[in-house]
Amino acid sequence: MKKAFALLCFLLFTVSAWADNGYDLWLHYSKVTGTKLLRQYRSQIVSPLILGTSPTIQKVREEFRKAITVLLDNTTTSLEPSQTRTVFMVGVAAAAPHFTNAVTAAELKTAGSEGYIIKSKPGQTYITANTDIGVLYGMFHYLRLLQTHQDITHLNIVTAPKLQLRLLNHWDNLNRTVERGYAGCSIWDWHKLPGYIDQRYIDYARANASIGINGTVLNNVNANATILTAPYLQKVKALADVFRPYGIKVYLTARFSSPIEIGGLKTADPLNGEVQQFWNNKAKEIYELIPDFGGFLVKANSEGQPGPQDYHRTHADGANMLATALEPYHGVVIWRAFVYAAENPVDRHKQAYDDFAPLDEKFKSNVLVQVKNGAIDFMPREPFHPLFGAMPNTPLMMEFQITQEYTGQGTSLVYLAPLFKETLESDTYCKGKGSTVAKIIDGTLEGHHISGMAGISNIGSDMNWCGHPFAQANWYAYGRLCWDHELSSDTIAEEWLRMTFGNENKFIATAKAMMLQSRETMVEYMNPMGLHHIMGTGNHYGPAPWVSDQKRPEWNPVYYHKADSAGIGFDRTATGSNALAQYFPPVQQQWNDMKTCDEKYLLWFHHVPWTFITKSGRSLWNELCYHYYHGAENVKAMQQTWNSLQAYVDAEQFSHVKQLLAIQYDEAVWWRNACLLYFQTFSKMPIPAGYEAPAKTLAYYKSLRFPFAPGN
Ligand code: GCW
Repeated sequence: MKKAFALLCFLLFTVSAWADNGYDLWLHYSKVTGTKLLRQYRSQIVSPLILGTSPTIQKVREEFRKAITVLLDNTTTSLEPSQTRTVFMVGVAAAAPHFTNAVTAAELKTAGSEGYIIKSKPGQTYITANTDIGVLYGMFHYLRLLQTHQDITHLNIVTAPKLQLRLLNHWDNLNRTVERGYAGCSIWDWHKLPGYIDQRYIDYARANASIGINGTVLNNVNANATILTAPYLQKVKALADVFRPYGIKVYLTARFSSPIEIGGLKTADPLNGEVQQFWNNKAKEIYELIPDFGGFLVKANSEGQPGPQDYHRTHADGANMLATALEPYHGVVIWRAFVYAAENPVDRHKQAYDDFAPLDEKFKSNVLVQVKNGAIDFMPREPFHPLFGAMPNTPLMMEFQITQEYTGQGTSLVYLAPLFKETLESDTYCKGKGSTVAKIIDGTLEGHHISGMAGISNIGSDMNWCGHPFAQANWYAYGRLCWDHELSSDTIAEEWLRMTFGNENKFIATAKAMMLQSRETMVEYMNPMGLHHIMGTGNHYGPAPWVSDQKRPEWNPVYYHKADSAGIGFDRTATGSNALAQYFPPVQQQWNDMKTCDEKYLLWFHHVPWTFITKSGRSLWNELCYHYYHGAENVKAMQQTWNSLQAYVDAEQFSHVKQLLAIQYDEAVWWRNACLLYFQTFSKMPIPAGYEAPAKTLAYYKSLRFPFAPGN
């Protein structure tokens, strides 16, 4: 009896621990609550017929079964197709006349090669597409409607992705460390591949397919040529085989010096015949193993990586050589524009533009240039990169950072959709008003035949994939925006919360408001008013605005804030570096006068006197104090909000987030105190009365060291 009780306790414990650990991400199916809704769903999903036998359609069937069994608590009704009463049909349009009767040719045209159509009337539902993968995406959409408790009786959905390449970039090394990773090790267990296929690979593909991600760059842009050797290509093939049914192609980073490192050549000069032959052969070898290989991603001549400039060739020469090798197989080259060089004394903000803008028109048609959202480096807030709009003849891909290198790392609740949206909605004015960054990257502004977006992955081996439970929302939001960049941050947060935590309205409204505010809060306590890159050297953890001893000027935070007795900020107007001139005139006008410049970007573009009167009426110094204190206070408010939601969240998730919020609060106070004490040595002005005085001295904050901070 005692034994049986102990066993029961053990089972209960392990079952609940499993249910609460976050592994299921937003695909956390749970029984639909509310009798009316359940009745509606059950009446709608009768005798489902899923047509087709391809591996992708098998996944459609598996997912449907898995979801419906739980959502509708379907233990009795058969989910087997009935030939007599078909009212719920899923499959490619060509599979049955029912589909072509239900949808129009124009709708199928809109759906294209990856989109889908969902139509329902009472007692009738069709999920269809031109392709198997479209059907899978359609199924995930349908299940999302059930998960988020939507009415499904009158659906009329026709949708297609706005971007073609919807990629994750893993900065994963072959030894399983992850550059800027805060969620454990790399999920790729290279040593055991190709023999051992971890269930995680399948669940990874499934999660990505559910949000429409269709490609993954498996390895770090700081690349290792070993990935391109025969044994490693076998491992890559094993992953590609797992991902294929989910519509996900693999891509690899190509180290530019590979011909030397693994090809036995003396040079990697892109104009050298033997080097070209090396890459042609390599492409052939890859495509023999992986016929749908996506292509190469390259970081060249940046931060010490080799590249064509080592041979006095241009980025276009390098990219085109690889593009030629991939062309016969329809592969693409994604060439990163994140370049800056130690030898170059020019403002780092300007260097990528200087290198790339003159190369517009020089790239082959299967090359995309991948540009970070801003010109410096994934800061908490950054004006859009001036290359957007400056290369009309080249398809530009957006690069966002999902992993939170500069946005609170593994400890902070920061919902990044508002950051992504801010960049996408920025107006470049390159072809007059309305020339948004979104229209440039989706190809509609210039009519490009190819388009894409890349997100630096925040995925690791942690049980819940992303470390912070709320970091999953950033992976989710990124994928949803790749599909449709017009979705609002609000809509995406709400979907994610409902799918992940449940549908209680009180919970949703409160948690959503907290998420939507979280990025602005982080900006306020880290980098308010356009301050940037004042994080700890190397690990980028915590504040270190005082660092000035690094050998390259742009590695020092003092380079970016330029605080002195006169004021603070980087003059990027004509009196300074003139980086502002890289933007189109209407944009320059928005930012070139410190009196009218949006204060979000004030210190990004101007060196501003401490006594300058800001829009609030406060002096610049007092305004900085206001933001730092306000930001930290807001984290305290987030803690209170989360505490009020305890009843709605399972205990493990609740406690996980609660503990991390406590760390985040400490970190916010640390940022605030360290920055203000340091900047005060220049402003010589007091922290305004009423604000709690910093508990520690500047010397204390300067003494802090984090030699083993993750991700470095
Ligand atoms: O943000 C910086 C990071 C580097 C990274 C680099 C890049 C992969 O600190 O870790 O290297 O950008 O984007 O290439």
